[in-house]
Formats: sequence, structure tokens, C-alpha cells
Amino acid sequence: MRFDVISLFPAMFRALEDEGVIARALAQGVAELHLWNPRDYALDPHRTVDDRPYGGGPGMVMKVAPLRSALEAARAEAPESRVAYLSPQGRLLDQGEMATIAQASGWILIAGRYEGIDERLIDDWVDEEWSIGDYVLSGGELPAMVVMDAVIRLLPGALGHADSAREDSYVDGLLDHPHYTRPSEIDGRSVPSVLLSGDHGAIERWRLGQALGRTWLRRPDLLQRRSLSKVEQALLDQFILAHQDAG
Ligand code: 9WO
Repeated sequence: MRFDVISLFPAMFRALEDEGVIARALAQGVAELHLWNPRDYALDPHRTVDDRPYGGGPGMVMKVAPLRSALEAARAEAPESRVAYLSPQGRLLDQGEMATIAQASGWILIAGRYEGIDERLIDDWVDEEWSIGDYVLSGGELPAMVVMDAVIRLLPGALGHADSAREDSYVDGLLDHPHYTRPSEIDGRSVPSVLLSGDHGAIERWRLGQALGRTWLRRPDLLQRRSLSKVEQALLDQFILAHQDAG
């Protein structure tokens, strides 16, 4: 998969290129990241990339010409890629949307700055407008990195075997279960005994019960969107009973 990102701050993307699972995937060629800076396409002596909003008011708007030239340069190298603009006005992305995005051969992502980009550029160039959450940031770079992180880790070869197996497992649409590592006791608090039992079937059932229970407690909206198997319903009922006894 190929990502072409239009940004006035390309250095921000070093975070993705230099650290962790995504950096390794990029180094291995699982995905490519190409950066295009509209300032490199600003032709006036001051290399202007912003201008005052028609209608007045505070703040600035990204100028069309440099942004369009950067988009044209990116499109020339990635003619198959669709264009997405990261903005609070976009469609809110979830894990299912990330999996759909991962199916495409490439994306051109526009990371805006200031108060945003000229609406006519959205009309003419943007295929999709995406939001990662209901908050306003100072630019679209971090959201673009969030999308790339979520998508690239889904690509074949991006994760190690253990992680990919987890990705495929039952946890779809549920919150994760709790995790523990050594030592088995800290300040008198022990790891749940089932995790030390060596009974892999019991451990899987416990983890699924915890995942269901935590989703029920913390994100009931996620459970409403997902049907439960007989086993899952029984594990959730058991969690709820234990929760009521404890509380
Ligand atoms: C700035 C602003 C200032 C006063 C009142 C309203 C305002 N809205 C904005 C604004 O939306 N600025 C954006 C900054 C312009 C596009 C890039 N920026 C951005 C993208 N901020 N937050 C995002 C974003 C993108 C995807 N998901 C969540 C947030």
C-alpha cells in the first residue's frame, strides 16, 4: 500500500518512519510513505501557503494553488490512489473503516493547517473526508498518522505471527481483556489464578468473559452493534452476576 501525504510539516512524520511496528513495516516495504510539501510548490518570493478568508474573521485558509500543485505532483506518481482529507467534519472512522481503507492500493492524504482548505478544492479533489474523533487539533498531521498506523498494522506482513493471530481472533468488536506479566504477586496482589493454571481452554474462556464484561461496563454501545453467540452470552451473564455480587 502506498500513502502520499500533503503536509506543510513533513518532519512530523518521522515519528512514524523511525519508531516501532510501523517503521519496520515501512522499512520492509509493506507500505510506502511519500511526503509532499505545498510550500515547495509556492512560487512567490515569500512562498506563501495561506491567505485571508473571504467574508473576514480570524485565522487563515490554505491557499489553493500550492496545495493543488502538490496534489497534482502526488497524483502523477500515484494515479490509482484516492484522496482523503482529515477534518473534524469528516466521517468518524472505526476499526471496520480502517480495514476497508486497508483494501485500497493507495491513498493521498491531505493534512490541513490553519482553519482548513478552500471548499472548492474539497469539491474537486477529495473523495473522502475522515475524522478520528470529535475534537479540533492544530492540523491534520496527527490524524493522518493515526489512520496510517491503524491501517498499516492490518497489512499482510506488518505484524509478527503472534500479533496477527490476535488480530484474527474473537476480540473483533470487543474491548481487550486485562493483561498481566511477572512477577505473579505485587504488593500482595496476585494475578488471576486461571492465568497460572496452564489450562488453555479455561484461559481463553476467562479472557473472552473479561473482554465481554469490560465492553458491557465501559462501552455498551459496542455490544449493541454486535451479536453474541450462546457461549459469549453465557460468559457475559456469568460476568454480570459476579460483578453484581462484588458490587
Ligand atoms: C479551527 C477553528 C478555529 C476556530 C473555530 C473553529 C475551528 N475549526 C478549526 C479547524 O477545524 N481547523 C482544522 C485544523 C482545519 C483542518 C486541519 N485541522 C484539523 C484537523 N484539526 N483537527 C483535525 C482533525 C482531523 C481528523 N479528525 C479529528 C480532527
